[in-house]
Amino acid sequence: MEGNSAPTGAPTGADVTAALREGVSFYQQLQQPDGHWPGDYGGPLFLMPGLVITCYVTGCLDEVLSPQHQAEMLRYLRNQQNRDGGYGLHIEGQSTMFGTALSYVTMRILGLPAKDEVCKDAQQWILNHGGATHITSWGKFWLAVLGCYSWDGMNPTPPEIWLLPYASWSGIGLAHPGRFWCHCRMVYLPMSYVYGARGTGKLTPLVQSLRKELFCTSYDAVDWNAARNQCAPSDLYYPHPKIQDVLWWALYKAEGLLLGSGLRKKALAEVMRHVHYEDENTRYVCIGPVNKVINMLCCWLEDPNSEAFKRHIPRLYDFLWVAEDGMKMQGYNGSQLWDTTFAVQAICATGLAAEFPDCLRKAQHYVDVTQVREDCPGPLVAWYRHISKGAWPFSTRDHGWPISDCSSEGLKACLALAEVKDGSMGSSVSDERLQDCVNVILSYQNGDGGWATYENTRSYSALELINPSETFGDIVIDYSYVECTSACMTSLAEFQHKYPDHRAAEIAKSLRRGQAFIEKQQRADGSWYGSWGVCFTYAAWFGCDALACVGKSVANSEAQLRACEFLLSKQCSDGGWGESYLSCQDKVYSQLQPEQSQVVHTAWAILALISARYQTRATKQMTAAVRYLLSRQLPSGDWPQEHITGVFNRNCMITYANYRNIFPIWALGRYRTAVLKL
Ligand code: LAN
Repeated sequence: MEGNSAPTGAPTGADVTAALREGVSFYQQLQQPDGHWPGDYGGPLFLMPGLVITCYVTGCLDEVLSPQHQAEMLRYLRNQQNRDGGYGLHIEGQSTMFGTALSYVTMRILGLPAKDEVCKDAQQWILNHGGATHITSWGKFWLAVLGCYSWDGMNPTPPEIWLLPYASWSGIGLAHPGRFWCHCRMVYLPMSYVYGARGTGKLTPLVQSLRKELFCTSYDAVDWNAARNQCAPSDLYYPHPKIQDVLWWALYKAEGLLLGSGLRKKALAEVMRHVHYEDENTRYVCIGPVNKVINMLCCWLEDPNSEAFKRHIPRLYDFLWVAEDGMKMQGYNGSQLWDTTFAVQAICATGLAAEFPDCLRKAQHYVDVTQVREDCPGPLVAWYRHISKGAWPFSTRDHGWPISDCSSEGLKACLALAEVKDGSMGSSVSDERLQDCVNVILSYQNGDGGWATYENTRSYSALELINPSETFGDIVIDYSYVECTSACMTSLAEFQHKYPDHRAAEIAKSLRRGQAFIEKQQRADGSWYGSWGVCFTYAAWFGCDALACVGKSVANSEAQLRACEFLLSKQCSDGGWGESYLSCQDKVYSQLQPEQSQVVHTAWAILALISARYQTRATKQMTAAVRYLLSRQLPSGDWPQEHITGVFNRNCMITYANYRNIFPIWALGRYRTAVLKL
């Protein structure tokens, strides 16, 4: 660390304790009566267009979105426009064709005239960058649904792939969509239905007008075959490998035979079975914001008067969020369970838990009622589903998809709550239910010793060669991740500590394999790449925690030492850490420019250093970091919302609004109990 702008002298125990009391007192006011903490989970800009286009095409726009909803959505789009007139993939990103063309049509559908300044600037951006044929594949899909892009301009997503054999010995089975990462699978599933059935809305005057507004040539003159592979450089994160050109060309030719055939009919019926299964088992919430609206569109295409279509409507609101910047569609139906388990662990880490019994009792209730108590209807293999009984989801019980690290954080929250000595705490989750969770966690471990997100890794990374999205990286299969692995390891270790006799040998073995995975993932410079938060700082916390839970500290582990030295080499002169989201896409540490520390990054770094027990070797740096967090606390007890901290698929950022409260509390809390020993 250089410079001396940070005030010197160690913060006293009284300072830290007072900051924590204020921090938790403020934060508990944001808690809902059911115990969860709501928060903005926006960020991506390609989601709301899917909702608005679906509502428009199915004719329910004004029924679903009140004038107030629509006005707030327009306000959001006005606020999120970049200076150059375009829209990014997410709120902090450079303009892309994907973001801009989809936001443009959304504003037009919501009633803005083409001559409105916002529209004019966006349209100019589109035309200056080659016109809407240069939009990414998912954008092509939405424009085709709306009717202002030809299906011939899209690389095929034939539903027939669902009829391929699944078994791996058949070779081709390794490429069966049932082996894809569930998010990729659940998006391409309904997409293949809409593509296979050529589901397009009515050619309204607005759509006719859009056909004139979006392209550099007249609509009739567009070379659709060439358009299939056009993609604006601003959007291209994962360029097509050559093999895709060959594959899509062959399928493009085959489409002439498949369209309208008996085989197509059979494939569409098979796809719809899976769409309904997903809808019913998520109570029409669906796994994510993309398949939510495409599934809804499928149900409408199948039968506009169907019960299924009607049931989708009330669950659209689960994805909407209104904030100071307007109304947005969130990246999920929220991050309720995830934030609640972190908040619990943070508050418990302060050593002041007994002062907040109501808050923790409510949080316990939320964790309790959100655990998934049964598997989805079987046979699970036929639906490509993993077990769920005992797992925790990311958001709500209704959503219900089990996730490895959410289960682990749920388990850790239960274990932490059980330690809170307060007579007023309600009954906690039973031992049997904790054991169910352990069962899920153990079942999730992959052959490489790591843990993936929702399922086991089911195929080879070579499948990534057929990732057609252009904008997203590493979406085709579910990979092992440092974060998921760490969460699973720490939860198993904590569970074992409290229940030493339950599946002891299996847990011990699992921890050894997990440790090997974590060590293997560490880079030569001591860092780990983070896939779900920004980025190396986020992963440092998980990496150090994982090693700590198997007894490793800087005193006995080279890996811990290197991790801490990496972190210290990134500390800013103000005592904090500030990493840019560019780290995620570039996979190289990127400092925010100008150097600007962030409370969340600073908190992650402190947590990592304390986990590795580095504090006594870096007292000065640790003190400066703690001072920084204290200095950033607002008079209300809140901390400021700074840059976006979440990410998915390397390239798209997502907001975790609760992190600005949770992590400073957690880091100061651990500092208070583990360093100041209060
Ligand atoms: C999430 C949200 C939670 C997140 C964590 C639990 C934090 C992580 O540790 C594991 C991965 C997971 C479950 C995750 C994966 C990707 C998601 C589902 C998201 C970031 C929320 C939105 C994103 C989803 C893919 C967005 C829709 C876009 C597509 C490309 C389909």
